[in-house]
Amino acid sequence: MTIAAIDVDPQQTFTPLCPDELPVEGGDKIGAALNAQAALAMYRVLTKDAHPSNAVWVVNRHDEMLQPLTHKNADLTWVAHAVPGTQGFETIPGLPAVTEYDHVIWKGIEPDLHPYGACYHDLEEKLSTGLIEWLASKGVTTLIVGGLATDYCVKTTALQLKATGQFDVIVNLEACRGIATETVESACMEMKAAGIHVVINTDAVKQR
Ligand code: VGL
Repeated sequence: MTIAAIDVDPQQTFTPLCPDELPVEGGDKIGAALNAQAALAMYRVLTKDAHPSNAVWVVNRHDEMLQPLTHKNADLTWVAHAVPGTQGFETIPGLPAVTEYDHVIWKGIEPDLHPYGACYHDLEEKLSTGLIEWLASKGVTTLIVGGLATDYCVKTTALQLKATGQFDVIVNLEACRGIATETVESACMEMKAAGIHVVINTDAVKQR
């Protein structure tokens, strides 16, 4: 068994440290749990949203968010977030420097793309980010996934990895925070239905 830990978008934009972006309650508190799960792994991967502030899906106000778009690769409106060079782009407190990771994926860099999962640049899943290929090249068999947010980027990343049929995928809820209770619940059901192991904490990861 060769394990990789994946830190999905643990960025300040998804925490109360950036109230004008997409704050997720407790999002800044998962550093220790991400470090604990990484201690079980041979490799540690970081994914980061890296969005231009003039992207096609950007709206100015929070009450204009979550409107459906007809754009091929941007399904919903969001306020600007995770813009390189701003605080929101930076990782949360307590994590290693970016250069300490074994591999880093930046996603959503093009102004007309807003992917959630870390495996593809586009929503149609044609353009690989190289994450799957990198994990396969290292002989990784098992993934422990945490990060922000449970109901969007963590869910989609875990589903994409599981769909390859190449990995055993564990999502560690202690190392995740979600945007809304309802969507977290449905995300957990969807992940379990896909054969992903959704566990409550790092101790439960060890038992798997
Ligand atoms: C995310 C909403 C918009 C996430 C990203 O990382 O889960 N959520 N963009």
